[in-house]
Amino acid sequence: MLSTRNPCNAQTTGVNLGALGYMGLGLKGLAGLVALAGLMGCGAIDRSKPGVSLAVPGSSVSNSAQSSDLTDEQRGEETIAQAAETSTDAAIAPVTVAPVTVTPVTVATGLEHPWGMAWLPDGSLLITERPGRVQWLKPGPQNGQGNPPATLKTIPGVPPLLAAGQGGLMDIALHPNFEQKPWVYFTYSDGSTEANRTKVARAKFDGEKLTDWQEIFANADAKRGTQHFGARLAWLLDDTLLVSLGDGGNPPVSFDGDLIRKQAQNLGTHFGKVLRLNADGSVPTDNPFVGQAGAKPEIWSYGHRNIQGLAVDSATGTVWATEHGSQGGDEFNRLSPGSNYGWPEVSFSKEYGSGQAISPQTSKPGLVDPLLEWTPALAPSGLTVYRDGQIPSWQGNLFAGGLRAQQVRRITVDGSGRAADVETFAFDQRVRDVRQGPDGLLYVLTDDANGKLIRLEPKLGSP
Ligand SMILES: [Ca+2]
Repeated sequence: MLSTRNPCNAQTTGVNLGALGYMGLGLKGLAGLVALAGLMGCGAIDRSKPGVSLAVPGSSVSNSAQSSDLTDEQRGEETIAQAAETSTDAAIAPVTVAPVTVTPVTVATGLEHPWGMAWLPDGSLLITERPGRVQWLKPGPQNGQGNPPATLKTIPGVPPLLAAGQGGLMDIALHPNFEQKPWVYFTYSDGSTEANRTKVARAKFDGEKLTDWQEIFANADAKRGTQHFGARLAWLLDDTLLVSLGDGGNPPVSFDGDLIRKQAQNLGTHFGKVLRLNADGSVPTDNPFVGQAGAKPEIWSYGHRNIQGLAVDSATGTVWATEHGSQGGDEFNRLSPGSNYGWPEVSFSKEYGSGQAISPQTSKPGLVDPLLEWTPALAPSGLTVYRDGQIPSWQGNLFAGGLRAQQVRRITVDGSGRAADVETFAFDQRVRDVRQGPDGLLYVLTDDANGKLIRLEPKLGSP
């Protein structure tokens, strides 16, 4: 029943569901250029409304004392995040920035902590909700009445899982040849709060329900607590699947008698790694640590804390990731197989509570430095590379969502590999995911009990 439509037809995906759900977008210029806040509400410009971010590079925000029962993603969210990237000012290359005025259009509301999304060939959209549901969003009829309501339908077939803390049903991705191999892939947490694992499963979607649910990967080791599961999915151009796994949690969570976060440097476990799997869950024979004694053969890169933004450039195959730091020290990295990204040997992160540096060093030979470092925390989740969309000036740019910051950041990378964080779009809820839709527009999922799907539409006349 699934067919392919013209992917450039903006009418095939998403429709408005009522009024704008939030008040605006902030635009930040590059390297000290504080852009005017472009704020659009139903086409009107109003710079007085809340939600506009006029971020001043170099400004700082002090974090207030933080309750220990909050997750690290949630800590500090009572502060208004400002853009104060500290590591890139000297390295910012002159990049031509062409701010594009975009209008946020709320496509759907009522999503319970949505986590990931994947478009079916017919332009409808599958959305995961962390408590353990898959919602199928179908545009309303194009009946000329304007903004017909979309419909959300819960798709049965997800088995019981551990929905607690940061865990639950997380990412979703279609097989890259979905029309021939109609598998839908998921990440999720399973087990109990005392012993749980990040898993990957695939299932078939027959247009009504999920069938043939198959667990194709499980972390070899269980951990306790409900933090740091990962768990993004991204397909490489060779149709192998990358999966990010978190380091297992903050202190005092332990493993083998030591802090579990140290497992990010241990090739003998899956914690704090990016894995590469074949579509059936088997291990590609050319993975970097295949045959190395004591190393898990699924490992593709390591030294990660908790990657929740993972994207493969469809034009170049380059792999990009954003990962959470601890009280700052969030990172944007370019990933390559076999590389060590340093956590927790090198980091800009600080311990929750004491504020002590987690490592005295932020860089060491042999460990890959981040291209960007965010302090205060963006709490990054969701990442996409914009290609061949409706806004040509965004070609090849990256868009990173942020939970704590409640933002999407536009990132450019120049020909010498230097990255710059050039523009900020502010929202009124935590941003869990950002993706490019088949209509060539950006879509944003917000992490809330009443979460939203928001589409960013270019204003007429924008470049
Ligand atoms: Ca790092």
